[in-house]
Amino acid sequence: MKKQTFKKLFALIISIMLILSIIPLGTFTVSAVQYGYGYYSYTVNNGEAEITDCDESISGDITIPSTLGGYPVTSIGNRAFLNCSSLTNINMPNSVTSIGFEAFYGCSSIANIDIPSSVTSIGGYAFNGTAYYNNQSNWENGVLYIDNCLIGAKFDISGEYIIKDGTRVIAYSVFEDCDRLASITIPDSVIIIAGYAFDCCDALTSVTIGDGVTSVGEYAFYGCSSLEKINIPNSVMSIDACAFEYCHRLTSVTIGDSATIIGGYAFKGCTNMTSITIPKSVTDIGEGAFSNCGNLKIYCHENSYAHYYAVENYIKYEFIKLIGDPSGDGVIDANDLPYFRKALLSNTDTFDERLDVTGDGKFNLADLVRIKKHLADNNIVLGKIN
Ligand SMILES: [Ca+2]
Ligand SMILES: [Ca+2]
Repeated sequence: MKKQTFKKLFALIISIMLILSIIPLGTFTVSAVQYGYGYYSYTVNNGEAEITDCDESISGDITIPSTLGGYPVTSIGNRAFLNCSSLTNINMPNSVTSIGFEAFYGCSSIANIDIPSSVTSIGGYAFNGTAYYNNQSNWENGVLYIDNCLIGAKFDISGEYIIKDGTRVIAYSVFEDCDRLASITIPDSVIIIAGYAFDCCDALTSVTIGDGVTSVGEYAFYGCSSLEKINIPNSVMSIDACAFEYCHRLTSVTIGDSATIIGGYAFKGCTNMTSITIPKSVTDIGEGAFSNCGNLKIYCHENSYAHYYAVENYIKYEFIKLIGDPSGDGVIDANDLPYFRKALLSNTDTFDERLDVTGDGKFNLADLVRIKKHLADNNIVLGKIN
């Protein structure tokens, strides 16, 4: 009896100790210190201030301060000005680069908005419920802009839409669930395709990405089930997590030569994708980027990151054959010339298509002359074979 009671007590003490040791880990999460100034609450991170909240009693025309506590205000946080319905006008400083999710949602008295040109990121629904947003005369063909930022689209927008030339920023989730949108053209002026921008656009078959776009955001084209082809231009440096996840009709993708990052699950579940060309510049591919892409073959350069990724993840691969690059390193330079000379001397009958710079199906002196001219002038366009 006594022994059992002691055992029970011991068990109880152990459980209490366990609970005590677990609770602090779970409840005391590290959160940034909140500072206050006037109507504003803000946090400071890496020497930059983010406005996280504003007292809803704020009213009239305001100028948001460009510094708080001596730190530049670079971010208007998620829901920071939510339902500040007595605000009539906001003047944002040029220090702001990011406007958060629902940042000015429900500011129902704001009829005019200026977004400074410093802003590169606008969260979803940032200006919904403002008088500007609610005024139908501000909308053009189902789409709403503020300055050169695209901040809203109607769910029933259909057919082809060409984003206005000069547009710099597309807001998060702006065309999300626009399931009648068939074609979108993103001009060169756009810097970033924001996260969720086109997710679940079921009818989207044609996407043209402009040459100024540097990143394709997370979930940007998630579940675009009609999309068959996409060309990622040379300007794009990162394809973020889940960007093309479940685009199950996607068959072939070419990634331009500046890309360095392909995020996790970026192409997960693209079950019909048979080919993706990944340049040497890519040095990071996230977990599961190509999971459930059963028939995929990665076209890559030998000893590139993509090559090793393919090997490690049991994905089929083939080296990119670049005309003029018989050395196979993905670069056409003087190091390739010995291969041309050797082939001329050796008289072998095995034809290496990478040597046929003139494209006549034969290899001879004319190819050596042409590659030398290419190296001297660098103005002859040489193509890829596969
Ligand atoms: Ca080479
Ligand atoms: Ca030839």
